[in-house]
Amino acid sequence: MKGIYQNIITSISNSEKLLAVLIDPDKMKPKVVSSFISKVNQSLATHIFVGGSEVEEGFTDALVTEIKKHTGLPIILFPGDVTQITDKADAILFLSLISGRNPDYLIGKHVEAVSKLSKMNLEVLPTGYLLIENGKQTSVERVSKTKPIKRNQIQSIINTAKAGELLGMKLIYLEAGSGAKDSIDSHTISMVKQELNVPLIVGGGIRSKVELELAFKAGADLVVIGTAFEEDESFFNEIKK
Ligand code: 1GP
Repeated sequence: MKGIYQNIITSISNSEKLLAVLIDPDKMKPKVVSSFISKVNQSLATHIFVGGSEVEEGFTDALVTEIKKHTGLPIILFPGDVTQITDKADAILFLSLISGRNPDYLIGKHVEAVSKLSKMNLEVLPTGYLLIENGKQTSVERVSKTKPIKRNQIQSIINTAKAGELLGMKLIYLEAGSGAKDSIDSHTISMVKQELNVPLIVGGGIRSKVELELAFKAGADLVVIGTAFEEDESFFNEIKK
């Protein structure tokens, strides 16, 4: 599958909103993939993201292979580490954690990833990744050893996102963190969106159709939801096609 970024741009220019279901290879057993993906296929989801903060080596490759058997949706890696890179997926969010100041997550892991990526046919999507404070510590904060930007420092969030775009990043991702207590608020989404020319991804702590629609209305082009589906698959009923 090619042209994933171009398809995102086309969807946005057609005023379509995008939804990614995030699957953590550490939490999903291969035997439940088929039934889970059939629910994804019947939902409004347009993309599948695969990744987690801490995943055992080999799990991502096996999981993506299994998911591919059951769906035609694009599968995008959302890796917590270099070990999660597999050419079974269609694309990879090449994430630089620009809210933090840990060189490993700004450039170090990326350098490590090159020898793998250069042998693969994955579409690489350079993404400025911003962790925003959400009321509790998240795995991204713990694993990356970086501090999130405070929720009320809106100008700092905007400037960081814009700096990512000016550095050439093709996507900006506002992350409250998996299972966040408070998702990114609408005001922040809309303020950041007004300054950006590249697509805006928003994720972390979104648990209802109302919150999903609020994020879209505020300006999110693509929303990522993981925990709400992990905790209760009946959420798929609310977002049927
Ligand atoms: C996490 O943004 C994603 O990295 C999704 O968050 O699991 O809280 O939906 P949730």
